[in-house]
Parts: sequence; structure tokens; C-alpha cells
Amino acid sequence: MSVFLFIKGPSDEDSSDDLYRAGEEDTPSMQWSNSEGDGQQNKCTKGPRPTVKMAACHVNINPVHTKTQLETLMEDLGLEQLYPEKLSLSTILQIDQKTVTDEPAKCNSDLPWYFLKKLMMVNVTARNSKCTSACESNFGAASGKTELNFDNLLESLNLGDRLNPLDIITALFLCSDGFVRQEMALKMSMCQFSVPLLLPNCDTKQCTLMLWAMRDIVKKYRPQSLSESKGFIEDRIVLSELPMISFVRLGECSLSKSEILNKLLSNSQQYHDTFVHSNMECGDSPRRISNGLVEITWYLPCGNKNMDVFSEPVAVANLRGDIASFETQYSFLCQTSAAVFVFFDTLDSECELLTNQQHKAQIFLVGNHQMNHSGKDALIKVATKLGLTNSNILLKTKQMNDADFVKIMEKTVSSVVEDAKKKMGIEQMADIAHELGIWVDEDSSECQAAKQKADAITAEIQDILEYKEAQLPLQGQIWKELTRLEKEEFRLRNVGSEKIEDYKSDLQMQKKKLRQKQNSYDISNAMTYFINAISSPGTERSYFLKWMRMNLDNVSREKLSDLREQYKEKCKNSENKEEIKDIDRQLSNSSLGTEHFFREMGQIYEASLSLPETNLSRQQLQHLPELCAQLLLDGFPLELVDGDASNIPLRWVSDVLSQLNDLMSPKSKILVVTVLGVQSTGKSTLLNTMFGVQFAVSSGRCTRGAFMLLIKINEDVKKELNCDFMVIIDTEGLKSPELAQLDNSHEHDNELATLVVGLSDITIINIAMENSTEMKDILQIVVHAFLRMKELGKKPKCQFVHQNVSDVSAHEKNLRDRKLLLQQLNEMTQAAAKMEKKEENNSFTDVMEYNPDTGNWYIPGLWNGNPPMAPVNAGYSEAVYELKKNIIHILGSCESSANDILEFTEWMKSLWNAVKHENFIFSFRNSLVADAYMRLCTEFNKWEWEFKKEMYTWVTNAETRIHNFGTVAGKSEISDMSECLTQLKREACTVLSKWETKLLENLAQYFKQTEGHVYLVEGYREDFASSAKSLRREMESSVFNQLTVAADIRQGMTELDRIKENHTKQLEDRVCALIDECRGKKVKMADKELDIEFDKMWEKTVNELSFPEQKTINVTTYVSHCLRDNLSHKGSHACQLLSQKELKDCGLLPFKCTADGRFNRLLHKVSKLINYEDQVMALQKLADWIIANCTQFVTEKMDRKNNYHGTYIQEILHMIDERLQNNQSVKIEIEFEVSLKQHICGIAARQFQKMHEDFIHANDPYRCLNQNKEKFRTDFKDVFHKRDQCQKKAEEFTNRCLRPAVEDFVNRSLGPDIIGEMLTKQNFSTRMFLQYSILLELLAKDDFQNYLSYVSSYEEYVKKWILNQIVERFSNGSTTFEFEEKHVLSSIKSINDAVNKAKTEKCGNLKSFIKNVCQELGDKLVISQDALGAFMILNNADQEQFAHWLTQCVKDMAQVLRVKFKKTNIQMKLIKLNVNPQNELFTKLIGCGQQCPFCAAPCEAGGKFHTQHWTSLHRPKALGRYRWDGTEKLVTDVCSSSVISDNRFRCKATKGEWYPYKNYTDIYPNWKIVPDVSLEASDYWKYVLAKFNEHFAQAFNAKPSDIPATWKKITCKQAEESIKVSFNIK
Ligand SMILES: Nc1nc2c(ncn2[C@@H]2O[C@H](COP(=O)(O)OP(=O)(O)O)[C@@H](O)[C@H]2O)c(=O)[nH]1
Ligand SMILES: [Mg+2]
Ligand SMILES: [Zn+2]
Ligand SMILES: [Zn+2]
Repeated sequence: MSVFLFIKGPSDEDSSDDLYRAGEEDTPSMQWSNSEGDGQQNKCTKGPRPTVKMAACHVNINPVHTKTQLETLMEDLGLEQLYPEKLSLSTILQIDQKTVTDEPAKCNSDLPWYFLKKLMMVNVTARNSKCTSACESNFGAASGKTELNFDNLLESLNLGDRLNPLDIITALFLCSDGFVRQEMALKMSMCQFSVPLLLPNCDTKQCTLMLWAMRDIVKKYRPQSLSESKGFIEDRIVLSELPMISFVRLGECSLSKSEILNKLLSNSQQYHDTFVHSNMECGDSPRRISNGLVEITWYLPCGNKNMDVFSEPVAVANLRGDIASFETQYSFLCQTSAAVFVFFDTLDSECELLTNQQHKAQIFLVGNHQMNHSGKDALIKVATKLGLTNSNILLKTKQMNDADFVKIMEKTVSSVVEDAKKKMGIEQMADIAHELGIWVDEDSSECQAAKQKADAITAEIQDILEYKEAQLPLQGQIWKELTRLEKEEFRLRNVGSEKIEDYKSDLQMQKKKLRQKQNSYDISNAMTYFINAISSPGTERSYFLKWMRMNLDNVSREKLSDLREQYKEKCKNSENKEEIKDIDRQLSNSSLGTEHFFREMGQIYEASLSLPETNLSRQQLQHLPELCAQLLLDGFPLELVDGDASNIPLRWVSDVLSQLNDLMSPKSKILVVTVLGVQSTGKSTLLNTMFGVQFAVSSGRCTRGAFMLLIKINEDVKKELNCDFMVIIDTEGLKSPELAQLDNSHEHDNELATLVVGLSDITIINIAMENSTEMKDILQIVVHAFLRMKELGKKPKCQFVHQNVSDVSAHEKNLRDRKLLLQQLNEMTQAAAKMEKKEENNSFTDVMEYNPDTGNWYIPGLWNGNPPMAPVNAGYSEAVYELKKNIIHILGSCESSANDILEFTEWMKSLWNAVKHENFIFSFRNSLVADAYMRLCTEFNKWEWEFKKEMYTWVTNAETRIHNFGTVAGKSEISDMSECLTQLKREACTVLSKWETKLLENLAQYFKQTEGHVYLVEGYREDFASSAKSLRREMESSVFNQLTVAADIRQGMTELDRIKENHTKQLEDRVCALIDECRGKKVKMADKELDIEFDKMWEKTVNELSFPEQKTINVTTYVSHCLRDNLSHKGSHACQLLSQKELKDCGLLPFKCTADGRFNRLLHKVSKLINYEDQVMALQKLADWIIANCTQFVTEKMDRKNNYHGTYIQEILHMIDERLQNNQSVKIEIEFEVSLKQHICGIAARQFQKMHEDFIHANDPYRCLNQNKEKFRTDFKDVFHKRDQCQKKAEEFTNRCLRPAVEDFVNRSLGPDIIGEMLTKQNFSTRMFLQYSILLELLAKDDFQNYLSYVSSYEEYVKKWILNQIVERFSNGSTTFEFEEKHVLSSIKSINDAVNKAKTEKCGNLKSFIKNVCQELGDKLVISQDALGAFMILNNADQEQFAHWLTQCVKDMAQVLRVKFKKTNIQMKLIKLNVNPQNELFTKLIGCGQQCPFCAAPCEAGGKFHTQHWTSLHRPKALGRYRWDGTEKLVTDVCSSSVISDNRFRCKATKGEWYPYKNYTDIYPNWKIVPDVSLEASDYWKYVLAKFNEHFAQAFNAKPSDIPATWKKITCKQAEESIKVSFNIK
């Protein structure tokens, strides 16, 4: 009877080979049944569990379906949904709740995830997972101190439902797809865990060779033979032909095979659990599905005799379970191994299993000492049958301990390894597997198809360099040359004496040629295959890329290790510089990875974009970005920066990203994590450990650049993190010693660092070598990048990671180091600040938020021991995990919102464009910043307008009160006007302060938002705050001014009013007397006679009344006094000049700047670029403009038909001063200033004089009285005839008093309404938009005269334009009518309210009734005192009746007004408005009024008080009348290019000296002239100039400019597009 009888089928086997060791026999062996399994399961209640239990209960009574062993286990683990092979990488890599919390596994279904999470972070403790609830909680209860309960104690020690780690691993492998398996195998091998070689399936009894799963494992080792040379072998382990030693068990065995193996493989200092064994946590739990599993591991020497267990590499396989049950596996091992060690306790001499094999392998029998006699016999029999010698039999005797036994094993294995003839790679085992009916995981059709495709490509590769030149030609020299041109276009380093624009144009042509050259290549075979292959469906594509990656690695590995050797050799002698450089180049040339194929794809795509849109091949390539986007979503990296060329194919990358955006759900947010640090310091390893990803780790190639990949954020943490994806960017090649020799390496490093820091939300700075110079260089670069970001308003966070620091006290001990680091960082910040001319940054913490205590991480070394046999250090993994949690935490607590993909793209573009310039900060332009700025401006403009509107209303009311002051309508208790004024001013201050505070609060609130990237414009906050303050100041002075003027004028009228009132009174008395007299005559008088009597009376009375003569003041005298005052501080010369001419003689002739004026003398000297005539012309322009402004002011005042007020001339002088000061184009001589002021004041004085006289005339009491004569007459007659006056008086009151008042009210209110309405139009939202709209219109009109007037009289043009906009907007009348109607209705309501209120007062007297009404209206309407006075006489109307009629009349009045409003066109209306919309809009939009000192493009900065002026669009200087000195040709240079060139300029501000454009900020510190980042921004003006070259020349009296060739090709559409881009209009 053999042992076999006892062996049950694998499905219900109850023993594990490690179980039956001495002393452990009583471990409960278990019969697995469903009910038991499920019963235990209940501890973790999750969703459907109870139902399962119910079903299980039924099983006992009425079995319906018996679950298989595998099914139950999968259910226990909660994996049933994922079986088979449904687990994909994207699932295990996503970031979810489990990623960030440290919850221990609570139930069995947590275990697989727990294992995976740890494994992905290469944590060697991954296999030690068990759930806590099962044992520990029970244990805790049992250890209760109160009682002793033995049953309880035993119960709690029942570890029955714990799962064997091997079962979990097997289950996971069964559930995983090929890619997860690969990942798991890779990470397991890094942990020095054994990896599955043959994966069993206990249901189907089918096992699978894990060839694919192991494909990714690459091992490095140094066999004996290389220990001298210090060389090493680096190989893909499945391809390495190594001897394999297998260990199997026959029957039961009391030796723990796995533990012995572990001891065998561990070196003397350090024991490591390569294989799971029974003395491990849960290792003794019975295996439910993992019997039949064959695991493999490798022993690889490090080349040190004293340390190496075996001096040659060897593979070690271990079969779980009894070979009797797993014959297939056993056969496989026998055929693939060099030796098989069979462990047994008892042998059956008939055992055919051992003898039957067609052994190719040596057999070793390993037995235990407890062997009885028959056992020994059997052993001898078998040994003889097998032809074994003594050395093939190992017995552990009683005297031997484990160590002794392991030594013997070691010797035996060593000797096998040393003369092993049979060496086999795992790849070769596939054939044997097939023969034995074992599946190979690579058998799937997708994998095979992909392999063929990949092989087809890589088989062609002979010489890498040649291959690249032939198959990937677009990215080589051409792309490098393109890059050079692109950068030169920005940097203009070699412009020399050439004209800039010609030079640029030439560069563009060269670029075009290179693109043509790229297009001239047919797509190579390799690329056709490649594109084809990645177009295949999902899984196959993933297989393909993996195959490609591995194949290419294999190809370049050989070549490179050779070169590396040479390199090391040459480096020993520093004199070999040239040779080293050469090797460097070869290294770079010899590297070939999938990224090169993608790079080529990018180039093919970019080149195709230069073909016409209709081109067939262009269309055929349109889908490439989408393909790549899909790959990104699948977790493949995308190359952002091509490190070889140090450039980003911007179109390609941004198109890929935009496709990605389309593929994601809309508005998906991303957070970006980046790593920076010296080459080969474990950055990629860190990221891979942290996120489970697969960035190339010291791939043996020397790559550089930046790669990004996406990690999905699971729903459960999306809210917390506020993002949907995490983008991880790995950088390569920074400060790489190999690359340092190549040109511009430092520059390239800087560029790369700036880009990635700029893109990231968190930057990890990896430091592995304290204080080394490389480290310092990196820090310098990084600090620089951070400084730049700070200046842009972007605040990435950073964490310093110090690698290879393992002491527990590291954090404490390194306090000093951290201080030192900070000190260094500070120094570097200062240096960087100096370079960027931002010296205000003194310390690192100025640049960014950094706390030395929380911003530093110490990570122990990666390997625990000596590679290659060292597992990853658990400390490493744990420390990285802490860092990961911290990073996720920091990202979650970001107060600003994350970017979406498109915003990310935008950042990338603008960062890179700025990087291409030499002066980064200065060249940075970003549409997100522009957007944020635009939004801030729009918002601020809104607040500003609210404020102003409120103030307009307030002033209108205040003026009304002043106008009504002291009249019947006056309400105020104060009788003194000045007191009233003071009170009003006080009120004004309160309102103003309230609004100022509100504005500032709004601003503060605005910056508190987390959305909309407001932090980007934080730098402008102060500007807006001071704009708000200055707005208040301005409003205050304007309000005070208006109040004073109104009060003064009103005051001036009181005397007149008194006289008029007196006269009216007298006349009324006379008329009454006359009526009495006439009535007394008792004769019926005809109207004619009444007329005669009236006339007589009138004449007589008027003659008797005294009319004191109204004195007019002499405005001219007053004005000249003011002028003298104004100029008094300008010195005696000014006064002298002033007295040379009398004011009354000034301003009679047009103002003319002449060449002979003293103030032009200086100009002769400064006439290099700036033509002298132009100077005169500029001066003339300035004068004309100021004159126009002032005359407009005068005209507006005249239109009001009010009295003159002294402030008017003050305002004019102020206007002149302001404009003269703001002027930058010409120097102002005192002669010019005096004569200009005299000219303007002369005109103003005359006009104001007339205005004053007109006013006096209009208010002359005599005249006014006579005006009312006819009214007196009719009233006289009416009263005489006792006619009922009610209706008539009501009409009269309405028409003479109310209607004008209402009209006036409407006129006062309509202005703000119109402005408000206009401001809702986008054109008026910001200055940028205004510019854009105007330029767009110009383009559409396509008329030279328009361009000319825009360029030469900008403000005038804008004013006209605004007027046109208003007229256009309101010409159909309906909107204005709405506004008017609103005010009319509100007035009527006020009137009716007043009437009703007055009615209740019941004073009986109509006069007091009217008084009451007027008083009630006094806050709103200004009722003419003249009209009211005339109306009030001779009233016999009944109050009730009157009121009745009045209501009626008011209704009619509304109708009349409506008709009138309808009839008046908008132009007419505008003239009458108190608040002039045109002016208001103009001042709003013209802002600070500054223009570019070089090209006169208007400043667009928001608010009025900004510290820096800038404009989005500069123009060729020709448009500013610049011409070349000798040739008279107009200059094509654009200032935005000049400022980066080495050219020089001179002008008034440089005192005629030459000055480099680059340093223009010394001269114009307030101007920020940003280089043309897109290179197309000025297309608009280039187009215009190219088109109207001749015209402009003629107009400017110059020769046409030489238009660069490329300018002529700009189309109207491109011009339009360019302003869209410039002004950031979407
Ligand atoms: N001894 C040691 N080696 C490490 C450590 N981290 C990474 N390595 C190894 O250093 C090599 C370069 O790592 P890699 O991540 O590619 O560096 P990168 O160039 O900075 O991305 C790899 O072979 C890593 O296994 C570490 O902490 N200690
Ligand atoms: Mg790397
Ligand atoms: Zn300019
Ligand atoms: Zn400005």
C-alpha cells in the first residue's frame, strides 16, 4: 500500500507540505465545506452576504448547487466578479479612499486589496496581511483580566478562517489580466518574493506558465567571471539561460521545504522569506487553491566571494503540494531543471512517479532522519533504480540542526550549478509546457498578434543610429534645426545688423523649408507598422506597446552597456574630452525606445499641419492625437519635452491633450505632481513606488525630457481632492554627467525645470547627495524656476525628499542640515532674484511657502542589503507611503482650484513660449492669467460703475436740493446756504466712504474665491486697491465741485429771486386793484377795454418798479488771474512770457507749432530715428488734442446755459497740466506750455464771458417780468370775468412748472442709464475688448483713412467710435424710450403722491396747496421759480377741482412727453444730458491714457492707478512715423521684437543718447513691453502695413518700407485671428 492511497484529490487536499512538522501535528486539519466557509464569513457583513449564508444553509438539506473550491475562495475574498482575468491596471492604480487611509484589513475581502496596495508600493510586508477582526478583537476580549475562561481562550486562538497568503496570491493572479500580472510579478521580484511560474487552477486542473507575467523582470548581477572587471550582466530574466533547481515534495514531509529554501537563499547576515512558509503569519493556514503552484526565484551573485552563496546565477523553483497530485507540474520541472530535489518522509519503493520520468534532470532525494527500516530499504531501492550516488541523497540526521543541513544543501546545489549543463530560459520552457498540455499565458491571440507586429518592427533593427536615420528621419537633425530656429526667432541672438523683421521673416522661411523637407519623406515602413499597430483594439494595443518596449530595451541594452564601459574608461582621464563627447553622442544615438516612435508620430503630425487643409495625407493623420489621448487614458506616458532636442512639439502635444479633454468627462480637473533632481537618484523609482506606475528606471538608456501620465481618482475621494485625475510628471536627464558634455546642457536643464515646476501643483525635489555640486546646481535651477513662478502668480508647492537617510532620528539630527539647506536656498534665491531683476525676493520663503520642518522627508535606502539579492527595504516603502499620503493631503487642502486639461495645456504653451525667450518672467504671457485679469477688470469695472452711478444719483439729488434751496420747494430747515453746503459735503463724504469701503471689500472678497484662478492676478491686487482709492478721491473732488458750483450759482440767484418775487407781488396787487377798479365801474367792459386798462397799469407799475442793473463780471480778468497763478511756480521766465501777450488777443488764430520756436531747438539734435519734422508734428498733435479736449469741455458747459463758475477755468488748467504731464513723446518747453495755455484760456475766457452774459440776460428781472406779461393779462381777464380757472390753472401749472421739471429730471437720469446699458455690451467690458472691437471694425472697413486716423489721432477716433456705438445702440429708440418712460412714470407717481398728500392737508388755499405739492417734490424735481412765481398769482381755483384737473393734466403731460421723446433722436438727446455718456465711457475706457513710448499703442491695464502699463499689441514703428535716417523708408521693426534684440534707440528721454532696447525699462520704468510670444500677435499690423505701405508712406511723408516677404503672405483672416489671440478673445 503506498502513500498515494492517502492522498486525496487536489480539490480537497487538506494538508500543506509545511504543515506536518514535528510538534505541529495537532494543528486542526480541516474539511472544507461550503457551510463552514460561509459561516466564518459572516464576520464581515457586506451587501449580499446574508443571502449567501441562507443559500448555504439550504445546501445541507437540499443541495442545489455545490460551489467549487475556487468559487468559494473567490467569494471569501470578494473577487468573484473579477474572475477570471478581469482585474486591470487602471483599477489597481487609481487613487481611492484606501490609498490615503491606514485602515487595517477588516475582513477577508479586504485582504487582496491590502496585499495589492502594499505590493504596488513594493512593501516586503505585503504578504503579512491578515484581517484584524478575526483574531485580534477576539483576542483582546479573551485577554480580559476579569476572568479565566478556557473555552473562550481556545476559541479566540482558533485561527481557522485565516487565509494562506499563497491562496491570496494565486487568487489575484487568476483574477488579473496580463498587465496586472506583469506588474505584480515585477514588484514581487523586487521584494525578493518568489513569483508564480506555473499557476494552477484547482477547478479546471489546468495550469499556466507565467511567461508573460515575468517578462518585465530585468536583473543585474555579477557572476564570478566578471568580478575582476567589475562588469555586470543585465538581462531580462525570462531570456537568461540559467540552470534551474527545483524543489518538490513527495508524500508527507516533516522538513519545511520552503523554510530551508529561504535559508539556503539568504546570505549569512540576513535572513529573508523568499517563499511563504508555515512559520510566517498565516503561512500555516491550509492552502485552498494554491496547491500545484510552482514558484520561482533567482539567486544572483554580486561578485563577492565572501558574500555570494552561489557564485553563478541560478533559478530556484518550488512546487507546492505533493508531486503525486501534480504530476504535470513535476514532469515540467524534471524537463526544465538541472536538478530536482525531492523532499520526503517515507518512500515507496514501487514509486513510479520518480522512476518513470524521462529525466533530464538530476534527482536529489532529501529525507528526514526519522526513517524506519522499511523506509531505508525503499530509499535504497529507489536510489538504485534512479542510479543515484551518495551525493544525490541528503538526509537530515538527528545531530544536524537546520543550519548544518542548509550548509550541506548549499554545497550540493553549488556543485550542481557549477557544472550544470542544462541551462534554460523561461521563454524556452514554453515549448515544454505546450508538450505537457500546460498553457502559456502568452498564448492568447491578442498577445501573439501584438508580438508579431512588434517583432516585425524590431527585427529590422541592425544598427540603431542607421535605423533611426532611415526609419525615424523627422526627429533627427531636422527637428533639432527647427528647434534652433524656433528659439532663435525668440532670442534674436544672431540678428546682427540685419533688420529685425527681415531677419525674423527669414527664419520663418527657413522653418517652412524644414517642414517641407519633413513632408517630403514618405512615412517609413516602421512608422506605418507602428501607427497601424497602435490603432488596433485595446488589449492588443497594450500588448503591442509592451512588446515594443521590451524588444527595444533588449536591442539597446547590449549596445549601451558596451558604451557605458567605454565611457567609464575614458572618464578616468579628463583629457579625453573630445572622445567623451563622442561617446556621449553615441550613447544618445544608440538609445531607442517607444518614445522615439511617438516622437516621430508627433513630427509627422506637426509637419502635416503645414500642408493645406485639403491635403489628403494631412487628413489621414488627423486621428493621431486622438490615438495618443486614448493611450494616455489607458495609463501610458506621453512625452512632453523631447529632451534630445530640448523642445516641445507644441501643436502635437496640445492637440493630444485637447483630444484627451474630449475623451474625459467635461471639466475634469487635474492635479499635477512632478519630480525633479539629479539624474539617477531614484526619482523614477520613487514615483513608481509611490503610484505603482512604470516610469523607466535606469533603463540603460540615456534619455532626457519629461513624461507625463494620468492616474484616475476614484469617486470616493474625488470630492476631497477636488479633482478627477492626477498627472504625474517624471523628468529625466537633469545634470546627467553623460549629457553635461553636450551643448547647452545647463540651459536645457533650466528650461525643463521651469516648465515642470510651472506645470505642477506639487514638486518633489529629490536629493540624494548632500552638498554635492550637482545637487547645488539642481537647487539653483529649481529655485530659479520657483522664483519665476512666483512672479507669474503661480504658487507650486514643494517637498524636499532626502534619499538614503535611514536613521530613525534623521529628522532630529538633520535639523542643522535643514537649516543649512534653507540657508543655501536663501542664497540661491538672492542670486536668482538678481538674475531675474526681482531683487525684492530675499529668501526662499519669499518665493514660496516652505516650512523646513514639514517640507523635508527622509527616505531610507531602497535596498535592504546588497543588490542584486536585496529586497526593497520596508522602511523605504513605508517612508514613501508617508510621503504619498502627505502629498495627497496637501493637494486636497489646496485652496485654489485645480486646472482642467485645457488649462494645463494653456500653461504648458505659455510656459514653454516664455522659456524660449531669454528673459522668462518678462516674456511670460498666458491666456489663463489674461483671462483672470480680464475677469478682474470686468468685475472691477462693474463695481466702479455701481459706485459712480450711485454718486451721480446722489449728486443729482443734492443739486436738486440746492436748486430748491430757499424756495417754496425748499425743505431744509437750514437757512444759510453755506451751512447747507457743508452739510451736503459731509453727507457726500459718508456716502463716498461707504462706497470706497465697499469697493475694497468687493476686491478682498474677490480674491477669496477658489475658482477662476484668482491667485494668478494677486499681483495686481494693489493696483486695483489704489485705483479704488483714487476713484474715491476723484469722485470726491468732482462731487464737491458740483455742489459748490450749484450752491454758488443758487446763491447768486437769491437776490434776483427776491427782486422778482417782490415785483410779482407788486404786480399782483396792482392787478387786483385794477380788477376791483374795473368791477367798480359797473360798466360791462369789453375785452378790448380791459386790455387797454391792463396795458396802462402794466406800464405804470413797471416804470415805478426799480430794476437794479445786473452787474456782469469780467471773466477774462478772472481767467488771466488764474492762469498767472497756475504758472507762478514755473519761474520768472514763464511770467515774462505770459505778460508778453494779453489774454484777449489769445486764441484768435489756430494754434501752430512752428519750427522757429525756441522750444524746438533741442529737437534738431535728437533727430536720428525720430525725424525732426515728426517732432514738430507730434507737438502739434499734442496741442491740437489738448485744445480739442478743452474746447469740448467749454462747449459742454455752454450747453447747460448756466452761469459761469470760477472752477471751470481751474478745471481746464488742470486738464492741460495733466495731459502735458502724461505726454511721453515730446519734450515740453515752457514756451510751448505758456503759449498753449494762453491760447486755450483765451478761447475759454471769451466763451465763458458770453455764457455769463447770456445768463445774466436771461435772468434779467425786467425781461422776466415782461415775459410773463401776457399771462398776467389773461389771468386778469379770467378773474375779472370770474371764469373758473381750475382746468386752465392746472394745465398751466403742468406745462410751465411740472413738465420742464420732469424733462429736466429725465435728462439728468438718462445719462447714467445709457452708460449702464452700454457697459453691458462686451465691447465696453474692458479696455482689451474695446481695443479688439475697434481693430476688428477697422479690418472689416478696410479703409486707409480709418487706419490713419486711428493711428494718428487715437483718442479722437475712439471718441467718435464710442459715439457711434451709442448712436447705433440707441438709434431705434426703444431702449432710451424705456428709460425715459421709467423716469416719467416715476415722476408722475411722485407728483400724484405729492398732490394726494397736499389734499389731505386741507389748507383750503390754492397757494399753500401748490406750495405743499412743490415742497413734497423738492427732493426730486427742480421747479422753475420764475414760472412758479407767475403761476401763483391771481388764483381763484378751487383746490379740489384743481387737484382733479391737475391729475388729468399730468396724465396728458406724460403723453406729450412721450411723443416728444419719441421724436427726438439720440444725438439730440445726448446733447441735453447732464451726465455725458460719451465722456464717461471714454474716460472709463481710455484708462490711464498712456501709450507705448515706442509705437504709441494704448495701455490696456485695468484700473486707473496701475504700476505698470502694457498693451497686448504693439505695432511696427512705421505706424508711429518712424523712418530710417538715410533712406527715409518707414521702419518695420516692432517694439516687442526690438526689446529683445541688441538694437538701440534714442529719444527725448535718453537725452538723445543711444540706449539699448533691452534696457528700455531704465528709461520707461512703468512700461512692460512683452515680446511677441506667439510670433503672430503683430500679424494684424503687419498685414495692415503691408497692404497700405504706400499710403502710409505718403501720409507720413516718407518712403514705403521694405516689407519682409512673409508679411505679404498674411491673410486678412490671419490678421483677424492674430488679434483674437493677442487680446485673448475666445
Ligand atoms: N542604493 C540605492 N539605489 C537606488 C535608490 N533609489 C533608486 N536606486 C537605484 O538607482 C537607479 C536609478 O534609479 P532611477 O529611479 O532610474 O533614477 P532617476 O534617474 O532619478 O529616475 C536604479 O537602478 C534604482 O534601483 C536608493 O535609495 N538606494
Ligand atoms: Mg528616471
Ligand atoms: Zn510698442
Ligand atoms: Zn496704463
